[in-house]
Amino acid sequence: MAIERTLSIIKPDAVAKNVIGKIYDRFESNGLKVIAARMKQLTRAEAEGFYAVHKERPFFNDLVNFMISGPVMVQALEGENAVLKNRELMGATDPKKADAGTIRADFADSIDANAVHGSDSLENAAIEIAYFFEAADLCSR
Ligand code: RTP
Ligand code: MG
Repeated sequence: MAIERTLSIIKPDAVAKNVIGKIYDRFESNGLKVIAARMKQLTRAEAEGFYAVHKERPFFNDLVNFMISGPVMVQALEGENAVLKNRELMGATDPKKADAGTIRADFADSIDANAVHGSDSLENAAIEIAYFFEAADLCSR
């Protein structure tokens, strides 16, 4: 399996619940290393740009308003099969449908306030990492 990088965001609901460390433990216990991280209050423009792929969807405004409702924790993760691994650790978008033991099953309240974001492909991971980090920020190890 290839070593990959992916972009993870701990969303405002999980930051407000003070479970950043518990979520980092899921990454670290499953072979994903944090190679860059920053806490950030997204501007509306940043959130709209990040989720631009969804701009025609009916939930776009709610999604953007939620993502700017409080600070987020943004991190680049590195490890074997990191994109799919992170998506497996996150669980389904709707926490009611997420497998037991996943981050969303354990920490998310609803499909809107669903605790985490993770890149959905290797191609998008590169785009999303570059959205938040300079190449020099990525401390591969
Ligand atoms: P994310 O991008 O945040 O990692 O989530 P995802 O891939 O699991 O889901 P995606 O389809 O990319 O949707 C992005 C976010 O929009 C909200 N959403 N709401 N009401 C709805 O039907 C609906 N569908 C999606 C979710 O908060 C989702 O995380
Ligand atoms: Mg997505």
